[in-house]
Amino acid sequence: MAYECIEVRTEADKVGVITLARPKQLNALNDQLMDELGAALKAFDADEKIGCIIVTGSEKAFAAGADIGAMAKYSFADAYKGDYITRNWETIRSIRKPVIAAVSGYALGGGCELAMMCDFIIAADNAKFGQPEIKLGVIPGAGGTQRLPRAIGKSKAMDMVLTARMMDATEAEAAGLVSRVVPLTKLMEEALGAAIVICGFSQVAVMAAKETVNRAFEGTLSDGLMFERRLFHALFATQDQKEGMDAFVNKRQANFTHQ
Ligand code: CO8
Repeated sequence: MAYECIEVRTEADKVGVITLARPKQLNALNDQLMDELGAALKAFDADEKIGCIIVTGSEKAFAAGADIGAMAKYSFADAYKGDYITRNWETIRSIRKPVIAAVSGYALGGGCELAMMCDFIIAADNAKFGQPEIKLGVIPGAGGTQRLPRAIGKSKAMDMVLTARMMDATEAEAAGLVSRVVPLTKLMEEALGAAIVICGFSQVAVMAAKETVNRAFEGTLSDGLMFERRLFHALFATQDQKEGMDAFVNKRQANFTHQ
């Protein structure tokens, strides 16, 4: 598929990199971009060679939100019937391989929500996160009111959603929104390094780990603990468990075959 709003490449034969590419609009997210992002994510997820996916933007903007120009004219009936704006936003949740957001510049509105839909966020030191929808007379519509409080707590989330203030990378790291902050020039190196580490592990265990951590957000503690126990035991049926533990016991490097 030929893409117009994103660029897609593979690094080290095993990491899929998707770059949002509407620079003139600061990567504002329109339906075409989200359709292309969904298609690219699904293609990497289905590709046997790919072990991890990175979603990134430009130096100035990861994404400055949903495309306000496109949204401005919609009526409720347009948006609801055509599923405009919201179409394809949930695709990223169905991706089973790890997805890292490498964020530099603005991650606002839908951009912040998109970053939070990824499994973890590595931020450049110029990153700025915000949910400024209140300034437009609306509220976050792609999970911001739900994922932000889970990530940073109610008080800070309310502050950001109600005042529309931005959070810089240092504050975002301290609050737990991002996992690491690095200088802008090192952002892709850091994200690729993390992705390559992940690709070196058993893909079965990696997918199980992702699925299980996500359970922490979608059920009770006892359900999550039971789910974890079941998958933990199930992994003893894999060749990779035998290989990983044998390698440790015999003081050698593990060679996982993802079986
Ligand atoms: N949509 C469309 N165009 C945009 C957007 C946007 N979100 N953000 C920036 N642009 C455009 C500008 O219009 C401008 O275009 P032009 O050059 O043609 O005038 C260009 O990008 C550059 O922007 P600025 O000149 O404004 O650049 P600055 O450096 O002065 O400012 C800011 C950068 C602070 C990022 C500023 O552009 C801004 O505030 N942008 C809007 C941020 C915002 O409000 N985002 C939230 C949008 S609403 C939303 O995301 C709801 C999500 C719901 C998702 C629902 C799906 C399920």
